[in-house]
Amino acid sequence: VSDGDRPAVPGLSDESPVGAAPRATRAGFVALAGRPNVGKSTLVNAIVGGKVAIVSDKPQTTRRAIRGVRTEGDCQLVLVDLPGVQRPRDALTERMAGTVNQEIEDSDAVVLVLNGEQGVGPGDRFIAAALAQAKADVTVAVNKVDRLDRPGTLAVLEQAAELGAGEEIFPVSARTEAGVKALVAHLEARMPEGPFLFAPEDLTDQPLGVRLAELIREAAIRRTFQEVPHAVEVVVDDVEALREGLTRVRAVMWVESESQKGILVGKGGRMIKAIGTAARRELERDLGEQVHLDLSVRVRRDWRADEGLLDRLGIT
Ligand SMILES: Nc1nc2c(ncn2[C@@H]2O[C@H](COP(=O)(O)OP(=O)(O)OP(=O)(O)O)[C@@H](O)[C@H]2O)c(=O)[nH]1
Ligand SMILES: [Mg+2]
Repeated sequence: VSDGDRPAVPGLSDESPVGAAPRATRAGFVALAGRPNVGKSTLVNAIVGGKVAIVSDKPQTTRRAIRGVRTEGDCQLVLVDLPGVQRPRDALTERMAGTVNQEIEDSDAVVLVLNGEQGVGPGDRFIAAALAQAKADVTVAVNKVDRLDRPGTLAVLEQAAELGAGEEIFPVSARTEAGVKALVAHLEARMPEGPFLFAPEDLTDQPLGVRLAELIREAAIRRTFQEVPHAVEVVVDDVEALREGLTRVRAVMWVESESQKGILVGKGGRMIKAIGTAARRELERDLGEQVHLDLSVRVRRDWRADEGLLDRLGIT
């Protein structure tokens, strides 16, 4: 058999000289831990280079572990965006805490995200202690340094060092992306050798319906206050292509009381209209086509305490 008749060897590209070993790839999971609102989801989006996780100025925006994928050259980072660590209050927040612990255990590296603007506090010390106990490989990211001057940044870096959570501490701004490259290079160097875990073109593991529901929830959270953001869950019931370039999305926003429903609907339906308009723009950006969004509000008492329902919502 001549050389030319040899079947293609998997892992060897056409350009590889005959006999060259396939280039080794590296891939692994990087979990982001930290208090609510420190900017974990914003940082995941910055590292991935696309919007995979929703973001708001209200704490406890993230409810499920979301994977964001960054594939660059021979290395794939799978970022695991986690709910903020907090004291559980109900079945929902209990599950969120369980998710955080499990994902940290299963990750190759952990980034402890601190809020540079606020400095280090008891909540951060609690999480640092938990990570030490889990024997996680911890890197610290001090986020929101765009809000600090130089002396302010140095002071908070010192506080972060005193925390003793990880050897390496990176000042970053997830918003301006300052410092993000250095953090990424450091994380890539820590990934184990192995095949890619996702297709290189994938940005996230979330199914379409969940992604769209999250974008709608973001629009609702951003426009409401106090207990309402925490009481809203969104379920996409149907996604249907009406014609080329136009998709209809039917979704329901659940809340826990009539008064919350009243707030989401608003005077003369103004609030639901504003949420719908903002959400539709986001859905259109995500899908790359026009969207007809059919949005309604329903009361579902105590959904946050309903274990069977949380299962069905994929909040494990
Ligand atoms: N100035 C500034 N704001 C930021 C930065 N990163 C995030 N934020 C803001 O901080 C708020 C919280 O951001 P998120 O990314 O939702 O925070 P999170 O840690 O994921 O929050 P939870 O999901 O609730 O745990 C939002 O208003 C962001 O716009 C940053 O680098 N600089
Ligand atoms: Mg988040």
